[in-house]
Amino acid sequence: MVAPCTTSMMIRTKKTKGMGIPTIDLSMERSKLSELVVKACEDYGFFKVVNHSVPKEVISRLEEEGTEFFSKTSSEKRQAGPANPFGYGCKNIGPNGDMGDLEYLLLHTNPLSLSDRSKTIANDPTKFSCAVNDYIEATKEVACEILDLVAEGLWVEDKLSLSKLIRDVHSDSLLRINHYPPVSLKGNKNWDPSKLESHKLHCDKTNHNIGFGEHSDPQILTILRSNNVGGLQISTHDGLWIPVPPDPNQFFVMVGDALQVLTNGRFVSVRHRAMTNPMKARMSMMYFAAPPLNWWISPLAKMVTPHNPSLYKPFTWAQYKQAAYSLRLGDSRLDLFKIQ
Ligand code: GA4
Repeated sequence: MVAPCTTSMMIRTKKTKGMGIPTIDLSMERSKLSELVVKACEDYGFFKVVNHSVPKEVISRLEEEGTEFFSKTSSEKRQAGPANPFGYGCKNIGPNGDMGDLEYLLLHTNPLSLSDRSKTIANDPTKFSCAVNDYIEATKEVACEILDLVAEGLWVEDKLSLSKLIRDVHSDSLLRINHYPPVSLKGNKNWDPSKLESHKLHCDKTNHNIGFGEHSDPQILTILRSNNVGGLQISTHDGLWIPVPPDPNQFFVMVGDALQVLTNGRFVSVRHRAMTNPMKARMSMMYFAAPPLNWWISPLAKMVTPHNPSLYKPFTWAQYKQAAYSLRLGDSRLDLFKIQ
């Protein structure tokens, strides 16, 4: 559900002063790095990564493809849809998702499915799928590096046990490009004053529309990058919304529900939402790192002790996805798998 504009959910700038979003410099010494990654995952389930290995050109090529696609006419774009779940989607986030002011491309990272899909998306499908594949490969490496650091920081014996979940050829990882056209209340010619109450449910106190309602990502980890337009907000563990200043050359990492389960609740998946900008279009790209559909997810042995018993029943990734799609966007789907 979209968060209503209650005072408790509003961004309280004074209180958030000094609550800097953690920044992880990947060029740092490894033992210190793994400690910092674990701390950021525990404190926020969210952090920024600098000094990563992804070439600028890999990022800009995908950005260009995204810009080219979203500047097509609606009927051209619709040829790449509807997104059920893959392809071009407009406004409707998912079968049970909130309405949002956004359009998007949701793609499976499997190269075969991608090359097929590219034909309906781009005038030059080969160029498009190359840009997408290169971006996926590069962000997958970032995700694997973070997961290896998490495993090290948690003193898990097999340091590759987390990254191998997403390195598998059958991994169900996804790539999503979101485009939030500028939306302003006053300038919106379709604005209907009788819809004020409903509008309030879709805005924050600055009257920015919600482009993508509050939710956590179901996967293990999300690697997000956006253009230079702000809009992303994350919720702290005590329910305070913090705006994330954009940084087009860097990545933001989000803990997803599956990593919450793998760490037996030591990390909590970050709730986040995206606001639209009244003047500028925002474009974000997310790599969602997921295991193969038939893989079982349960807390890592290291995270379960007699004092800290398992909080979750084992489930397959396919079962979890099904639960996510049958609930509404903001619902707490992990509750379904909790051991009472
Ligand atoms: C949120 C994270 C990813 O964008 C996504 C989304 C998916 C979709 O848009 O199809 C979901 C949403 C996301 C969570 C709940 C379900 C599924 C829409 C929705 C209502 C691609 C994903 O994996 O889960």
